[in-house]
Amino acid sequence: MATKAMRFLMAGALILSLAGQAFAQNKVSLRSADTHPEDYPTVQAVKAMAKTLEEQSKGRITMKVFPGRQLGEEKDTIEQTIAGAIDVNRVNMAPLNSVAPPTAIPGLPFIFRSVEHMHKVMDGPIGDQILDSLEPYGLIGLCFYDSGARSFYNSKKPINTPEDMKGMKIRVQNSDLFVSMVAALGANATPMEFGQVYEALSTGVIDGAENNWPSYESTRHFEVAKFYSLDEHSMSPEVLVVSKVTWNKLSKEDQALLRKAARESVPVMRKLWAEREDKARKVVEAAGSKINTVNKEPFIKAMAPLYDKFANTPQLKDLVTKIQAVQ
Ligand code: GTR
Repeated sequence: MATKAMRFLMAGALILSLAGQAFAQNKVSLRSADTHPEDYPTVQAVKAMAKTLEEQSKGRITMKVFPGRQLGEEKDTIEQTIAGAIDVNRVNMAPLNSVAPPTAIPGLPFIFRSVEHMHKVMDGPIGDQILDSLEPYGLIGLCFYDSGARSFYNSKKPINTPEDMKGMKIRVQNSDLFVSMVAALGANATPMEFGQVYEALSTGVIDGAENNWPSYESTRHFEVAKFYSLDEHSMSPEVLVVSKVTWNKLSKEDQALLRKAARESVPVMRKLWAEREDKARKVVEAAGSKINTVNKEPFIKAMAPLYDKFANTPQLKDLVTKIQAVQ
C-alpha cells in the first residue's frame, strides 16, 4: 500500500512529466533549403531570421539552414516543401510559375521600371496577394527578397540586339515564362537546373544563360561565359516559403512569430544584396568579363506578346495593371 506521502510524490512526478511533454511538444525545429552558397545574401538573410526566431521564442524555435543545394535543386526542394519533407525554402519565383500562375507576373519582362518600383509593389498589398496565391498549392509565402535584374551572358559575343541571340542555346530556369522570353528573342531555350549550368557552359552544351550579378559571380559562370550584356529583362524576385504541412502544425502564435521574423529579415537582405551586387560586379570585371549595356527598346518590343500569353485571366491582367499603376 502506498503511503500518503508516496502518492503525493507520484502525483507530483506525473504533473512534472506531463508539463515536460507539453514543453517538448512546443519545441519547433525547422529545416530550410537554399541553392546558394553559405555567404550568399539569401542564405545570410534566412540565418538572420533563424536568429530572430530563436531569440523571440527564447530558444524554443530553431531553424537550420542548408545552403548549397544540400537538400537538392530548386525543383526538387519545391516538391519536398509542398510534401512537408522540407519546412522552409528560399527559391526564386520562376520555378514556382507552374505551381502558382500569379508568381509569373512579377517576372514578366520589364514590368518594373526600377528597383524602387519593384520594392513598392512587392512590399504592399500586391505583394501580399502574390504571397497568398501560393496557399492553395501547399505553400505559405512569408516574404520577398531582392534578386536585382537578370541579364543574358554567353561565351560567344556581346549581345546588343535580339538578332545577336538568333540560334544561341540559352539556359533558363524551369519556367514556361523564361522559355518563352528566350524564344521571343529568337534563341533556343534550354531549361536546366542551376547546379548544372557551369558544366554545360564549359562543355559548350549551351552558349549562355541569364542571371543577376551575384549569381553570375558566385557560380563562377563568368569564367566560362565572359560576355555579360545588361538588357535587364526580368526582376523576378526571390521568395521565402513555408510548407503548409509544417504551417498547420504550428500554433497561431508561432505562425505569427515566423511571419514577423521573416519580415524583419527583409531589410537585412536588402543591405547585403546591395553590397553583394557591387562586389560581384567588381570581381567579374577584374576577371576580364566583357560587360555591355544595350538599348532595351527592341528587347521590350520582342517580348511584349508575353503579357497576353501569361496574364491570360482577368485576375492576372488586373495584377499587371495594378503593378504598372504603382508610382
Ligand atoms: C538565382 C536565384 C536562384 C535560382 C537561380 C537560377 O538568381 O537566386 O534561386 O533561381 O537564379 O537561375 O536557377
